[in-house]
Amino acid sequence: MTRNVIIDCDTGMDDAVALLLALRSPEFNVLGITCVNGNVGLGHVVNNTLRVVEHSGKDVPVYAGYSSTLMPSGEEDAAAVHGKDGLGGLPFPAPKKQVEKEHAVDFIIRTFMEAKEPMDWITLGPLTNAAMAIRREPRIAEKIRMLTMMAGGVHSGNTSVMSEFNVYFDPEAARIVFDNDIPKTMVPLDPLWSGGRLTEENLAKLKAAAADRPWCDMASQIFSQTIEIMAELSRYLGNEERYVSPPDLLAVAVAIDPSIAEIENHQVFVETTGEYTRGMTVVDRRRFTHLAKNNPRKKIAIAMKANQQKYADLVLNTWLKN
Ligand SMILES: [Ca+2]
Repeated sequence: MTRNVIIDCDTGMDDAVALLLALRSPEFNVLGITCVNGNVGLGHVVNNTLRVVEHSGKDVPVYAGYSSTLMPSGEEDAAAVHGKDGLGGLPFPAPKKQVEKEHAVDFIIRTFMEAKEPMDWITLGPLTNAAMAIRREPRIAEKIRMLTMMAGGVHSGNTSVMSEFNVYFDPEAARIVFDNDIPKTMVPLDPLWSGGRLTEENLAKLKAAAADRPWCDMASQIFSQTIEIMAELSRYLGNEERYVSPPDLLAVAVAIDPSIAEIENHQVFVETTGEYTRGMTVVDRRRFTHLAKNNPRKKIAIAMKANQQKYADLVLNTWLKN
């Protein structure tokens, strides 16, 4: 059965392909896409999201949300990875589609409160919009079937030693979301090193389908550029690896089919202070967590590994057959 979903994103290159997967998936009916400051500033995020929706062949409304974090943090964006415009400077035409007038958080609250059945929610960026929606209308928690987040790292971070970008960028917002009892699936960085990859062989199939499928065209252009960036980065390590592992794409894939991931259930705490660990997702992997001093809370599902074959099949089948 098709599931209704709202997706919140900070559209850089991996959000773009993730949105294309959700928009083309027969599993999802995307009711709206909400934008938040993150990889690049909000204006670029909105512009990129509109361009992605146009390439998807679907017409879904796009809403602008918060342009700054809850607390002034002075953190830098991720333009060094995603390019100044967030889409690697690739020559996708300016969008004709317009952003909606309603604020993203108003849309999120209205849509969940009007929903007859609990719905899916996916976040692919910093959790500012999500935290504000939860704070302004706590009753949305009862309307959420599953919140799937690309957020955090169990064994390592990326922006800092132990902190992943989306959580590091707005830790106070992440804490509000993680501390809430909404049913959650966290897709951290870990499965990207264990199965959450697409290969040049996968990319070739998308390129071959690009002529009459604009979403395959956009995805293959982004993947081609990302493969070169990855090869350049890994050259420094002495192994020129040629693959892509877009974190947000894996998060949407896990939201579509959790069985592509190996799941562990743990309590997770967000560090908001700490000399080296601000923005860290602290995962309690002790066996006897009922003895823990911290207040017990619901365990959340964490995708620790992904099945590369199942993941690639899901992505390619979605884009090539729908
Ligand atoms: Ca993102």
